Amino acid sequence: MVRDPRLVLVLGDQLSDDIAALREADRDRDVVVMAEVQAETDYVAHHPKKIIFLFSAMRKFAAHLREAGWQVRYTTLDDPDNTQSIPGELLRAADAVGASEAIGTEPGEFRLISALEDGPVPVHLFPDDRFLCTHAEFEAWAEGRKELRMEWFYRDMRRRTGLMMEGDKPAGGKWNYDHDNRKPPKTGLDAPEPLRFAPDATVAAVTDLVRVRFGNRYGSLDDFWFATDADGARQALAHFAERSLPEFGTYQDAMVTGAPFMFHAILSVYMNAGLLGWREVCEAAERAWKDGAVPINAAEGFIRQIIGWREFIRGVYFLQGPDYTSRNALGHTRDLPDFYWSAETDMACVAECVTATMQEAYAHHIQRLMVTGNFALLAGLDPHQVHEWYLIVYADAYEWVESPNVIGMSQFADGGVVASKPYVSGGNYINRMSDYCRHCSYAVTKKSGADACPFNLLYWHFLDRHRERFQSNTRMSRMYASWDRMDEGHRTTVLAEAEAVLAKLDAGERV
Ligand code: FAD
Ligand code: DLZ
Ligand code: SF4
Repeated sequence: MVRDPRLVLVLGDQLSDDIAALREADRDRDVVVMAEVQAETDYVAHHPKKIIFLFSAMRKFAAHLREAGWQVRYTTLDDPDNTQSIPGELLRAADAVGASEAIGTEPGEFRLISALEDGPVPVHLFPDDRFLCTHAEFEAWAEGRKELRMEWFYRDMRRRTGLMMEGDKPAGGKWNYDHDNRKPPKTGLDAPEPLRFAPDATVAAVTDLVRVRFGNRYGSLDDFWFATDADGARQALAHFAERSLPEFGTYQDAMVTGAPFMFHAILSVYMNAGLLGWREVCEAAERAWKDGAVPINAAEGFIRQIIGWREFIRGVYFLQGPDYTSRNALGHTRDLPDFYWSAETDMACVAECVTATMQEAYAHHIQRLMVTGNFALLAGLDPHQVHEWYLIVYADAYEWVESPNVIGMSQFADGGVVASKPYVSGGNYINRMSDYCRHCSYAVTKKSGADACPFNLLYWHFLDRHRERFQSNTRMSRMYASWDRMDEGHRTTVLAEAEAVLAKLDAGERV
């Protein structure tokens, strides 16, 4: 008996040939549905470059599927009949092709999972098996543990994948080579540029659309250079493995003015949209190490980010559930200052990271964690506003990966699920790992006074206001001991000056 066609939903971040829904579908009968819709472009005001990337990659993936023999119904954003939501487009497609059901792959966000479950067309969602660890496996791993620590999880993933393993032992005898990593940048350090792709006709057409519809949003549309298909993403991976990977570990935390990419991969944007898989990325790094082209600390450190951090973070998102993004364990309520959008601040480190983010829709991990994230935590910004900012501004941001990094790792708003202690530091850390302080109107060496670095003042304010929660944390007690040893007059001055900085933030004055 010939059955009705089914719809096969492919979302903008599911652009992989081996995505579960396509594997389950019948190429001769089923109809792939892809749609550019306002519900997705507007649930937060995504950076225009993220939309250019995603729409271009979606259009090319649709063309690629057609070439491979699939029937594809693709709705562009400016189609007058577009209902502007994914469930709406499924319904329109169901009416048009005579389908009564759809299949799809689990979205990376609870919001969209609910929208599909409650939508007018019944959708059967298959697990997204582009990841190494299933939800059930992560739950089983987490079950009964007092603390979830990435390092233990990572070792299991190394054993499971066999990546950089010699039998059941880690290559070189150690699981983790971070001891050799994270050096400060030396003067004149020259990092390679990422592989850039000139816009083709598809990118140009999407850029025109995005300019008209989203041109007035935060973020620059100019000089778009991301790859927008799997071939380009693979070239970017090869370029990274050859040029940047050798120094990746050594300078993983280094920050240099005017050099936003350093030795980082710039691959999350491709991996998260489905253009690259974890295995091919990790195998490229492992191969480079086996060939003697990169040192063990670089290859291990890089592979750990992917089969360790990336998988762990995703596990946490699905384990913690839909209320995760509204957690606020530290009770922080301050509004996000305007300089997160304008870069108009005298703090050179923040200005540099926000400016690069506006231009590139990218900042590397330490810029996200120890500059913009650190400031937000020290200043007591509302974690939900901080979460939305990160979801908007980065081209690689989807809730499954962004929120545990922000709510958990960066803002400690989950009360310690992701991080065992808050990632806070004064200006010293930023000064050690960057050249930012040399260009700053604040003095990083000053602990108090008119031009004292705001990170220095707010650091002690943070510790003081959260003493009850953190004093007994063994990894923080040394800091409390230092604070308590300081002269009382100095402590009073620091707290009063920190309050003055916070009052300026509240009044919208320049900091
Ligand atoms: P590299 O530094 O070269 O690392 C290689 C790869 O490792 C990345 O491509 C990525 O796939 C993976 N990786 C490394 N660290 C993490 C991590 N903590 N979580 C998940 N994957 C990781 N990553 C996102 O993909 N999307 C986000 O929205 C996002 N938001 C973040 C917000 C904050 C506050 C912080 C501290 C980190 C965030 N990260 C996010 C993690 C990390 O910063 C980015 O994955 C990384 O900067 C991407 O750039 P890259 O490809 O050059 O990575
Ligand atoms: C991020 C995004 C944007 C901006 N636009 C679309 C879109 O128009 N159509 C689509 O299918 N997907 C889009 N996406 C990706 C989804 O928001 C993403 O699938 C969910 O956030 C789950 O990760
Ligand atoms: Fe940032 Fe302080 Fe250094 Fe200025 S002095 S760049 S505010 S850490």
